[in-house]
Amino acid sequence: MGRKKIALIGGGQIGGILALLCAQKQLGDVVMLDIPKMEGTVKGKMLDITESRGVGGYDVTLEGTSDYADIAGADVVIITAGLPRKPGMSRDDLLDINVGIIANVAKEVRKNCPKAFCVIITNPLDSMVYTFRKVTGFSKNMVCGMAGVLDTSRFRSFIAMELNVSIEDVAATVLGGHGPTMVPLPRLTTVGGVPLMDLMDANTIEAISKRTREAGTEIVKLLGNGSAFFSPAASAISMAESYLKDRKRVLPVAAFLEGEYGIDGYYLGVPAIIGSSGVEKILEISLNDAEKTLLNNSLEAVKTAVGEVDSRI
Ligand code: A3D
Repeated sequence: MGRKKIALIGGGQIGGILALLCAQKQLGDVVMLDIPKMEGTVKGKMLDITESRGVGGYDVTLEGTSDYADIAGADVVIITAGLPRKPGMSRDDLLDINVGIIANVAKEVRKNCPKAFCVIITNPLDSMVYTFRKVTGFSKNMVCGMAGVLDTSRFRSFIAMELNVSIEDVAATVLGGHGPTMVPLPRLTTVGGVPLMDLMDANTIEAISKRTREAGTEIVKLLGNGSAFFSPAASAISMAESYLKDRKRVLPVAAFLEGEYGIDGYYLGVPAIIGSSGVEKILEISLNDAEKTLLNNSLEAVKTAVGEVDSRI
């Protein structure tokens, strides 16, 4: 059996880290695709990582291209094609330009790798993953969006920093759309089995939840040009790895809901099992009334963005 093949559509900031992590974890051979104008850049990035194999010892190949024929038969496709935010922009400000890019990418992926597990990262996330699935017509288990893994990683990181405990022992989840309406769930967060609410006062929890909701914007401001890229790449790789190795990890992902959480026909962040069949199962949490209200607010924001894309694709 040959090695797995991973196609990265978009070879910018996140794409570069995705490629490095694929190589370091030996997930498979990597093909990075970008627009023709960027072909030299992606060829250069892939050659650069290839030349680090002598130090890292990874037995994979890496190739840069602008020709979709080169991604044929990919097992996993991770999509970052599109524009990132600049300071002062919301994720929804990217919708106009990114919807056309994602619709075009979707047509090419449908043609060249119809069996791939597809992870979308491009913002605004929930409406871009919706666009991708609508254009490809792929089954819902093979198309998901990366957002919840990152939002949850941010939430867990802030809790570990505040309590001065190992990140490994903080278990949490963040539901909803990838934007200011996302829903961290402190009630269900535990630290080594101890409820977070027994360890932290309500004001501190609220401050950490707020920082989580605004974490992407905090980074955009600090960077001054572009958005977070290390943590989004690491998050998407955990999803790809769970699929490729059939790990069946429970990860918060943007999954297509058909009745779960009382929601039908939208992508929204929920915990799901990721294994060799893709999004194998969505896990439903019994939410209290306040949490349900927050999730519905988040859905409303996603519906507005999806309404925008539905009229264009
Ligand atoms: P950037 O470094 O600009 O890379 C994007 C790449 O896409 C560039 O190299 C472009 O040339 C390329 N591209 C543009 N159009 C096409 C096309 N039609 N086909 C192929 N490639 C194309 O951005 P980035 O890597 O920092 O971010 C990529 C996307 O991820 C942006 O939309 C961000 O907003 C988004 N993002 C999402 C999260 C989530 O948590 C969901 C986090 C961070 C960034």
